[in-house]
Amino acid sequence: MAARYSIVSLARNAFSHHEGWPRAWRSPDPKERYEVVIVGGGGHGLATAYYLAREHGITDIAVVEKGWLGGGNTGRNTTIIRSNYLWDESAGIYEKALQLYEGLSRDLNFNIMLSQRGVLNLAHNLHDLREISRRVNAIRLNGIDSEILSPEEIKAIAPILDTSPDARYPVLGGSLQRRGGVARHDAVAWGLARAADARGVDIIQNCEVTGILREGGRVTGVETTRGTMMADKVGIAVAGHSSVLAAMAGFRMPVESHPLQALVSEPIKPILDTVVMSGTVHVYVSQSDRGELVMGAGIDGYNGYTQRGSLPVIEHMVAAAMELFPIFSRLRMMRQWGGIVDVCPDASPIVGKTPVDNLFINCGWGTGGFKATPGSGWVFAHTIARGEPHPLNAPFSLDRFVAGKLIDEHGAAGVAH
Ligand code: FAD
Ligand code: PYC
Repeated sequence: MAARYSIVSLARNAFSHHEGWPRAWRSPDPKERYEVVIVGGGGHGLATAYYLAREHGITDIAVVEKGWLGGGNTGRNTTIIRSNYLWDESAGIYEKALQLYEGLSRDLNFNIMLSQRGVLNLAHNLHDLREISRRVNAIRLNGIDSEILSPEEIKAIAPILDTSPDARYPVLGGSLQRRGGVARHDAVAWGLARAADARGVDIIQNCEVTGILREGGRVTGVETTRGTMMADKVGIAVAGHSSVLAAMAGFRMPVESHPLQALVSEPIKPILDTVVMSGTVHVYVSQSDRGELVMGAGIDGYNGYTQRGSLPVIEHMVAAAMELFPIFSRLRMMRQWGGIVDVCPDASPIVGKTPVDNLFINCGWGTGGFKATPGSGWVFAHTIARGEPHPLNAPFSLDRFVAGKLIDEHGAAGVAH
């Protein structure tokens, strides 16, 4: 009977152009006071609210988003997930995130379409081979899956890759994280939003934070385009706008904002069932469920806040894809877009306290924070609830730039930046 009811209701909703579907989350008016205000309704802000409610019993929360949920980098990324980072500190936080991802559809009762199809990194010269073996050894010492592959093994996994010895950039080997892959990015945002809302979190869209209120060195609330919201604690998770929010609170961040672009081809039949990355040739490619080839490369070299990017980066990206996959040569590219990524000098994030009491910040995930979303939210929720970082995010404090304890993960980026 239940199944029949749901088929009938599906048909009714299809013919009514989806009118009458229940909303996945409420759209409440902001209250005058909250225990916690989270600024930024991307994956990291939403995950923080969800884990604050689920793990710490704090539900008097507003997530304040200036646009629409997931309209920032969360909905603009190329959805790659992996935990193959070099340093122990990074291994801890990214592996926590991957493990949370592995159970997230069940946790949220929302299919995030996690596809652990493997992430392959190619080596094209002796230096790449040495670097890859150093990384694979370090990753395995942290108990994380990673393996070195021969050109023949790579060809078996990605037959359309040009592995001939006379290619301009011959494939000499590579590394593979089999548990890596992709997940549907908007499903991650929507699933987290629905689950946070169900626990009482107010999600307030079209509401921009324009000021951070302080008294005696302590945060007291935020000014927004929909009025003042007082708060005991405030967490900032605004990615490319982190320096802007920090300036509102009177401090500076070691973060640069850059455009990062991606593009998709027209849809074609399934031809690539793994993620392929080449730092040297400078492109990465995967195939979406709709059949589009999803491609990206490095950041645009200048600072900026436009979600657009420039043509030369796209030209290089496509040229690099042609070198690796000559079979793509007649494929038409369909759409291009950009996001604003927040890059720290050591290419690692900042998650922790700020110089203002009870004001916390989560940023600097740069080109690689989608994979961190649940782990980042989990540790940030802990930090906000307890007022102290969790051991997993303690190394990622703002004061590492004063203490000199940098965690250099430039080489772990999807492609070189
Ligand atoms: P966002 O999703 O950007 O959310 C921040 C939100 O804050 C935004 O919605 C914004 O509107 C809001 N905001 C800003 N200012 C204010 C304000 N004053 N008031 C209220 N709200 C405000 N990572 C990977 O791991 N794998 C990938 O394959 C990958 N590919 C990428 C490809 C591209 C093209 C881009 C751009 C990024 C990619 N990333 C990838 C990086 C990843 O997308 C980000 O690190 C991650 O999504 C950051 O999430 P977030 O929630 O911190 O930020
Ligand atoms: O961090 O894996 C990554 C990534 C891939 C593309 C952009 N970032």
